[in-house]
Amino acid sequence: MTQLRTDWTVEEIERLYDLPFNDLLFKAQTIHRESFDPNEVQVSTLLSIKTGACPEDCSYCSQSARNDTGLEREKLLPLDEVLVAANRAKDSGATRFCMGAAWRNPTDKNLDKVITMVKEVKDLGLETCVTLGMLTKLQAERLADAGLDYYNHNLDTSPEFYGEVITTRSYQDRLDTLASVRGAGINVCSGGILGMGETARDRARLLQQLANLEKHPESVPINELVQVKGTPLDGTDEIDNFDFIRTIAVARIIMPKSYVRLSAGRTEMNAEMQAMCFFAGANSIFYGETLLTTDNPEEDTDMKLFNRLGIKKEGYTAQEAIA
Ligand code: SAM
Ligand code: DTB
Ligand code: SF4
Repeated sequence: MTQLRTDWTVEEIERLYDLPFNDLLFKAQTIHRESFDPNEVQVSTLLSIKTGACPEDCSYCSQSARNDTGLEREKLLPLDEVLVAANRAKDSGATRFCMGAAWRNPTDKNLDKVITMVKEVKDLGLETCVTLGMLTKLQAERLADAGLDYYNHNLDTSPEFYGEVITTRSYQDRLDTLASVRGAGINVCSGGILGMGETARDRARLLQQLANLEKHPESVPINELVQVKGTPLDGTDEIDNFDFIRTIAVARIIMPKSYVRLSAGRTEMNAEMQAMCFFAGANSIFYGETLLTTDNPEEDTDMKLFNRLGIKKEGYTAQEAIA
């Protein structure tokens, strides 16, 4: 059995990344099969519960107040609208509902409202995830008490490249929030974005940070940058598809029991590219026609792809998956 390690060196990770492609994929798929059904993919649906006007300066993001992206700002959604979306996600076959807010951090008053949302979405029989920015220990504990299943908080890139992408908070701020979430007993969802102009070493360093956390994140979203007009990163050279697949494979190898999510960027990927990502060990996706503010493949397109590949949605029988 594969041992869970939290002491990876960057050189070890780079050696994996640089393996001949077929050797890397064979290794990743072999490890994948030790812990997971290779023909099952977990599906989560996203909803932006508070959109735009974010004070942070993330240079990839449509929602930063500093980026003139033409996005209409919205206040925190009322509970009934959230529940309509959650019910729809459940009917479509999602098992987890992820609510995202464009905040640097939640105020305690806003957190009260999110806590009500978490409880009510959970009552529908869905797993819950929220991504609200930085949290204090106390806020994380309050979310844990509400029964929150996952907190998403991405490291985004390597510590070295981070300052090129975001200046309004530090890498250590991100690590501190992850520690609060872990300390409160909430499952950790943390990953990053590829295609922001980072080097292969930056990708290795990101994966090293994630794998060397006290405990591996239960969920590791790997996003491909969605280029948004009006953001500083619009027009960045795209990452080579094989480098993207390699990163997924290395994440699978070094975090063998984590769900690796093929996250943003799938509208730009053809069926074969996504199939290679699943072969490399990705076993989760965002399902539903929008991510937070940008497009995601239509549900029907994803179901056709799953059927062509003989993939089932996790938590559903083959019969239900085909319906
Ligand atoms: N404001 C909170 C935060 O930053 O933690 C939560 C919401 S934020 C939109 C969640 C994550 O979405 C970011 O950490 C980033 O990794 C990802 N993301 C945002 N914009 C993206 C884009 N254009 N392409 C790919 N991923 C993106
Ligand atoms: C994650 O890693 N990716 C999701 C989720 N966590 C919150 C967000 C992707 C956002 C893509 C850009 C947008 O739709 O605004
Ligand atoms: Fe704000 Fe999150 Fe977007 Fe950064 S990624 S600008 S923190 S919404």
